[in-house]
Amino acid sequence: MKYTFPESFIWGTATAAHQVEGNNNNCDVWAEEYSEGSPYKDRSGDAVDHYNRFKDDIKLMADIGFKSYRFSVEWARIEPEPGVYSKAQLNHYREVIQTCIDNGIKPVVTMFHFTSPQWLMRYGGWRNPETADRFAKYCEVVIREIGHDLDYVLTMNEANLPVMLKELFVNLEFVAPVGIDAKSWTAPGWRESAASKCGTTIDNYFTFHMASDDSSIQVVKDAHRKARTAIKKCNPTIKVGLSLALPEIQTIDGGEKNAEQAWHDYFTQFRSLFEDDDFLGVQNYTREVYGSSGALPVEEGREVTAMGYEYYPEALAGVIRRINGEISIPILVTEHGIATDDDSRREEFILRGLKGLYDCIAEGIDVRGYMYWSTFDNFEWSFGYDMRFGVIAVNLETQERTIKTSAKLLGEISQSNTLPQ
Ligand code: GCO
Repeated sequence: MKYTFPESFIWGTATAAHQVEGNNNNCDVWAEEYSEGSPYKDRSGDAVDHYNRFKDDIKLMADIGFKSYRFSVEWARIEPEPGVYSKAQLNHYREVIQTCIDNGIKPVVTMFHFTSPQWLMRYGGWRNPETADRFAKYCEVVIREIGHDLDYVLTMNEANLPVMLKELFVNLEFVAPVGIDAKSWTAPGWRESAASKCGTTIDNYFTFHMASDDSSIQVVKDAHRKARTAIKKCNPTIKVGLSLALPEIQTIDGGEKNAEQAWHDYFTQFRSLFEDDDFLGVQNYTREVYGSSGALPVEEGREVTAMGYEYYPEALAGVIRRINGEISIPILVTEHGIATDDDSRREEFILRGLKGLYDCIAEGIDVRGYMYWSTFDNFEWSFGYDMRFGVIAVNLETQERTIKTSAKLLGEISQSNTLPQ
């Protein structure tokens, strides 16, 4: 049996500006990293210096065999002050896009990957309805200036993540994954310090990650819709969507109600947001199993990833089938990945995930591509640099890149469009 994917299938890897570029010091997450009492384990600092090394990096991706690259453009760089758009930064991202094209790599661009300009906090951040208009304007400028050669654009990454993080902000009992101290998140002080670094006070400070109540979710929804309209106005042929973080939801022992609630929170409540989009970006890492008391801990004896997630690559196909059962929309896998220092576990994770994806396509589901998270070992937000998701390792002292075996595997699959026997 030969597992060959459709000819037009998009193969590649993904990053986000803040996690790889380095010195993204005009954004809110930077202020959080450098705040007093910060819950972030590391500071992003130079990250993997992708801002300066993107040409070599993209060439390396092409050499490995990848055919696409999902990355984000950084709002805090492009609009350093409200209404001021930096030609130099637009030029930078124009070059990134051009470098992809010159190397035969299809650029897939995310307009917003969690980080907001610090100045946005002075206006109340993602609680202020005007943020939707500011965001749409920024998207319009970017697409008008540099978006003519793009096929796929995501307005925002994981519009539903704030809902998943809600507990981290409100519940001291939050069961934190390995390496995260929930108490440090809920400790007082650091947010005040971050707000002050953003030039405002705690009353105004409202980052994207905090947008989990109905009215701020509405701001997020408006931001996406207005951005989509603005983008289409500048480039009517571009395919516009957003991504959602979606674990597969499974049920045992009377957990149906809890499982349904989780799916509603993660997916159904956002449906009206993306149902008219050109595609949905699916980002999957594991499953969540619900019983009558709620989400269950990973069963004893089961393998877990460095993040503490259950090792369960089949969740990708599971969640795609569920989505397909509820809505007819083309799907792009914009993230699927694992943090591990044992690259052979990553190879197996990719292969099992892709086998499931192949079956989904064989069943007639419209899946357009697969982008592994992540290209590089990079800055994993509050987990810092210890969580290594990449298919390319980076020595943070020397910035030397080392291709892992998993990169070669994905590169070969990408070139042959076929899974190895
Ligand atoms: C997210 C993001 C990425 C993460 C990745 C691994 O899901 O939070 O899109 O920025 O790094 O998912 O956790």
